[in-house]
Amino acid sequence: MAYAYDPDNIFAKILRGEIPNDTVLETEHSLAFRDIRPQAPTHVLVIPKGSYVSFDHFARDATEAEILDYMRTIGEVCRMEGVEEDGFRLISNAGGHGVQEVPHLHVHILAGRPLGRMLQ
Ligand code: IU
Repeated sequence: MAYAYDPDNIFAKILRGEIPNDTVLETEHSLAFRDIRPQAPTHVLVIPKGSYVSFDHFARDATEAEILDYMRTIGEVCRMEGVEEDGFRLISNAGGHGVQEVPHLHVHILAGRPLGRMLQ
């Protein structure tokens, strides 16, 4: 049951409006909001509104409309935040080894400072 979705995770509560968030962009299938513990001057999380635990789950099971909306939302947030000129990083942690804190798919958009080298 690797992909059992917990409807009480914090991002599900944000999507249901039970917890406030600092929204950057909302679309039909996606929500982008600022991380509460920003690791860079720009730190936005983009989540699908559907109940997907992680990126692989989403890539296999989401509809084409959801996938297109999600990708376009990430691109639009990058444009809105003005990260394209100096660069940015996308991260999506999954599961235990990926150290995923919240079990609802999210892509981190990080930008606004040199982010260092991740992979050697
Ligand atoms: P991770 O990729 O699952 O490890 O990261 C989860 C992120 O969600 C992390 O950067 C938290 O600061 C962020 N977050 C949040 O923005 N709002 C919350 O209420 C909670 C976590 I809990």
